[in-house]
Amino acid sequence: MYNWLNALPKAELHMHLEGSLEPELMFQLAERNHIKLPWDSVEALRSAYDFNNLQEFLDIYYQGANVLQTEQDFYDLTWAYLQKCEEQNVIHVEPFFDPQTHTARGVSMEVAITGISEALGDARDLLGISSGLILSFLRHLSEEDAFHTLQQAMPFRDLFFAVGLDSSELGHPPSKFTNVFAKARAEGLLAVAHAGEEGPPEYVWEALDLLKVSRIDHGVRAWEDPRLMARLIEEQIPLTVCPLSNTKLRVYQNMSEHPILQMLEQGAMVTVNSDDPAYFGGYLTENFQALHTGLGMTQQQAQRLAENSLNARLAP
Ligand code: ES4
Ligand code: ZN
Repeated sequence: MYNWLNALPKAELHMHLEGSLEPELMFQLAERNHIKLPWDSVEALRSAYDFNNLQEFLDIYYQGANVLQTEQDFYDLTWAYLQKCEEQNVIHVEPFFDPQTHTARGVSMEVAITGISEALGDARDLLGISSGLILSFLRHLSEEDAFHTLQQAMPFRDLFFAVGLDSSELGHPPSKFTNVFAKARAEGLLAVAHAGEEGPPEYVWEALDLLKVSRIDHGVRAWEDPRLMARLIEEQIPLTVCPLSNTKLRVYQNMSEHPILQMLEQGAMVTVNSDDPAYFGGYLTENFQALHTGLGMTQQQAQRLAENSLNARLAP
């Protein structure tokens, strides 16, 4: 089954480039940049990947991102991910990056966005992988900080096509970012947002009605609200679901509890994605495989999920 899933042509619509930083590359970049990591070895770092919730993961994820300093570092990070995509027949990607994670420690917007974009350009030319980059705001920071970030990114407007919203969800509803999303849309950018990962269905309503998103990242807690599910199905709003992320962060204790296949059978536009593949136990094919092993996903269902991912593309 793994080889069959691997060969399916797929798109990945929900992954954080900083979340594809494998421990080996993290240590390599730490050495290259003379940065001391709080872990002694690759093994010690890997054994810290035992999370009880989103925040426990984010604390480690932001620490790991400190090793990213130069344009070359961002290139190497992105290129390693794109080589994985080639191996797994991922033919289109719409990755996120978190500029505030870098600008807050003195690494410029230009360094991050240029290094990433060079790798995406090479993937198009050398691997035939198409892409569109999404600039994601950190929701635990203020809307003012997001405005400032958008302003810093405008000189590079042609290098990204959408804005997103990620980081700690509970206590930071989409409504906090209504104005900055309106500004981004006025600039011709599309909008997506993480909603309904740990947060309640109300956050998904807000992302749709206030942020006017074209896609919902995660959205699994919409399953608790039949009226919301009816709307998502009626309007065919894509949900970028991340199965291994949800079990690693204990949104579900076991894959057998995951609603993705029930959502699919109801007619929702659900897709499969890896979120933070270096931290959650695998890339795109591993996420499909986990649905087969843990939830009994059939080949026909896998084919529909892969087709959905290609149809839910937003990049021009
Ligand atoms: C994230 Cl899994 C997840 N949720 C919210 N924000 C994130 N940033 C990186 N991974
Ligand atoms: Zn995510």
